[in-house]
Amino acid sequence: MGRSENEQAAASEARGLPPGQRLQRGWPVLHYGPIPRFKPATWELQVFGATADGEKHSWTFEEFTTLPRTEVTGDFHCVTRFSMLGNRWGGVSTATLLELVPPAPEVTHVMVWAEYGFSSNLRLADFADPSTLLATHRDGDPLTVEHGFPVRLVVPHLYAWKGPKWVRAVEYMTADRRGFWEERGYHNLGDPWREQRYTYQESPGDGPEP
Ligand SMILES: Nc1nc2c(c(=O)[nH]1)N[C@H]1C(S)=C(S)[C@@H](COP(=O)(O)O)O[C@H]1N2
Ligand SMILES: [Mo]
Repeated sequence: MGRSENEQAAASEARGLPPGQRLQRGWPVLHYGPIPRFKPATWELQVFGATADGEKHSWTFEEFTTLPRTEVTGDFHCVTRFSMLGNRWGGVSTATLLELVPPAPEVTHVMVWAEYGFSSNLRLADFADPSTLLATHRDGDPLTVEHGFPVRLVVPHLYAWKGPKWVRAVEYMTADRRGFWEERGYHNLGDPWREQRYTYQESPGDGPEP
């Protein structure tokens, strides 16, 4: 169940909405392409790229469900201007993942990969933020498949396209590289408080050289 508009409004008053955003009743479903079918027998979550030990790591679904869990309250801002405030997300903290599979010292960015090759790039600091998590639940309920079951990334301080649904891999990178929407006109950083919506708004240094 989503929270009531009144509760959202109260939270919004306390924190304020980012510029150009409005409150949304309910939880819209928004993505590019089809909804993948979850296959528990072959599903795995991978960490690859510039790991500290040079090895690729992966968890089966069974193993993933045994990882330490956390809860974070955070907002959700879609670049198409709807926002939901005060969501209670449950899942595995990205800090835990970084602890279990440390990145090499040269890592500056990560690419988060989803089913069908969807991806989004993040600065390591944004990925490592204490409020960023690999979410499996919202407001106590497991994610439905259209919202990313079994696991999606949630980065409350960035626009929601930075949070791939149906996550399958995290790539540690030693340089920045644009993800799916970042290659298609969206801002490389995506801070809603600075209204970093589109590529043409980028300042030098906000993104990788074209
Ligand atoms: N795999 C995947 N994840 C995605 C997207 C997508 O197209 N594919 N769209 C993003 C965008 S633009 C938004 S606003 C949110 C929407 O999440 P929701 O459908 O749960 O509201 O998912 C993000 N994650
Ligand atoms: Mo979005």
